[in-house]
Amino acid sequence: MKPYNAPDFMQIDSLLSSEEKMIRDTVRDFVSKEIIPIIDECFMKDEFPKHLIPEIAKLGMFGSTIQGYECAGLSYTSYGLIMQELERGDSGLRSFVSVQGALCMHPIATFGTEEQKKKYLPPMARGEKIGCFGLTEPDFGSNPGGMITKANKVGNEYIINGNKMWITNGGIADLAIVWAKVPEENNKIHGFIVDKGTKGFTTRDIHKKFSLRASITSELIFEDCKIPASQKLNVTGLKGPFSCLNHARYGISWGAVGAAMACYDEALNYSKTRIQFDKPIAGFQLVQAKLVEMFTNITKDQLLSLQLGRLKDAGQATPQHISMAKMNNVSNALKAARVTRDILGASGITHEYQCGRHMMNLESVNTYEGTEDIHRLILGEYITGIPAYR
Ligand code: TGC
Ligand code: FAD
Repeated sequence: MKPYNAPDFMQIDSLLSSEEKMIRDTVRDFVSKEIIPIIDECFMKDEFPKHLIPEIAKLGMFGSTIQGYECAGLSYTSYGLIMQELERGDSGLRSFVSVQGALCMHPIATFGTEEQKKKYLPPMARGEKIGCFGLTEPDFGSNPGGMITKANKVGNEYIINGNKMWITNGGIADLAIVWAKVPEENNKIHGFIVDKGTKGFTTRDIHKKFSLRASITSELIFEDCKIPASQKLNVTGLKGPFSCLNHARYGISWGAVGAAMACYDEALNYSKTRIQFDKPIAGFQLVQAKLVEMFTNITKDQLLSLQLGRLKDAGQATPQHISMAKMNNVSNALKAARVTRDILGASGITHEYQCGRHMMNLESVNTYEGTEDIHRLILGEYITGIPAYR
């Protein structure tokens, strides 16, 4: 495989600080050396590459925006660049890191007691404890407000009953952030930290996936699972899980650009060397049009993510800004993967090339953390003032 040549048409490097470039290049190097050589086999075997966890931790990627508790305390822009590079390798690896940081460490850091933070954040930063985030249920995906999982308050304990579905990292997690309704509080939604091994809490991995195969996806099952009230997070209502999703969706917007950049690099290299009708296919106008569209979208999406990162660092990013970037960048990445597959012809359907794996992965990325259409509706409500979800 040719060395990776990251497209940077609008000189976005010149807009990054030397620290941001150093972080980006460190992760880029890690992905080239440690992820790309092994990831396709993991994908084929339906296996998560667990052996990478210590190195990911050593590079400060877990909970990287959190201050203290052994976390790196990086800017959101740096975090975004990390996500971009990881997803160039594989969406499953980016998923793993974003669930650990944005969906598990973030709520503990934001809504946790000091005791919870001290107990969970340092081992999570070191990669010694892995988290998962249970919001979706078998019958409530886009509409998590309808969830039926309950946490009954009995004395100084909560008893959780219900199922969470499609949960990244579920089967390998040491703890789950679980969102449930508390009947004793008018069915208000609360978040709980449930440790692996707690009686009544089991998991079941979901196999036969054609997407995110190098990532663990599981069902979480709670049957009279009793936890002390000290495991409850201090936030009430859907704004709890949604505020975690803001961070994760932001990271996905960058990650998707990384996957698109990987596909574009592959399409360009292939088209310059594949000869048909006595010349490289890159010399045909129709192929050039496809490459130009990919190149233009990548450039626009890089700028969108960077500006979103700057807004987030300034505390000015809104959920609607994040929805636009997640919706647009993942949709464009998926198009880039499909077009790359097309440019590679029959070769594009084999594991010799990355585009098929990225294409399959991006189908999940387009669905999770709010489907493309849910983000379209969030923006529709923003511009018209009329919610159209129901
Ligand atoms: P709605 O009535 O609009 O809001 C309920 C409450 O939440 C507040 N809120 C937010 N707060 C912070 N950030 C946001 N982005 C927020 N969005 C809403 C809102 O202000 C309100 O607060 P309050 O105090 O008034 O109660 O909620 P709704 O039930 O009408 O739903 C709206 C809708 C459809 C947009 C929302 O439910 C939605 O986003 N659905 C998509 C579900 C989703 O994204 N699920 C993701 C599951 S986790 C996952 O996929 C992980 S994948 C991990 C990986 O591998 O990377
Ligand atoms: P549905 O909500 O049933 O949607 C099906 C279709 O209907 C979609 O096209 C959708 O856009 C459309 N639709 C729904 N409502 C409307 C509407 N009002 N208007 C127009 N169209 C609508 N969840 C977690 O909690 N934690 C995780 O770690 C996690 N990891 C995941 C990993 C993978 C690999 C996958 C695939 C999913 C994961 N999810 C996770 C679940 C994910 O968040 C949900 O799949 C997603 O929110 C969509 O829910 P659903 O699959 O039930 O689809």
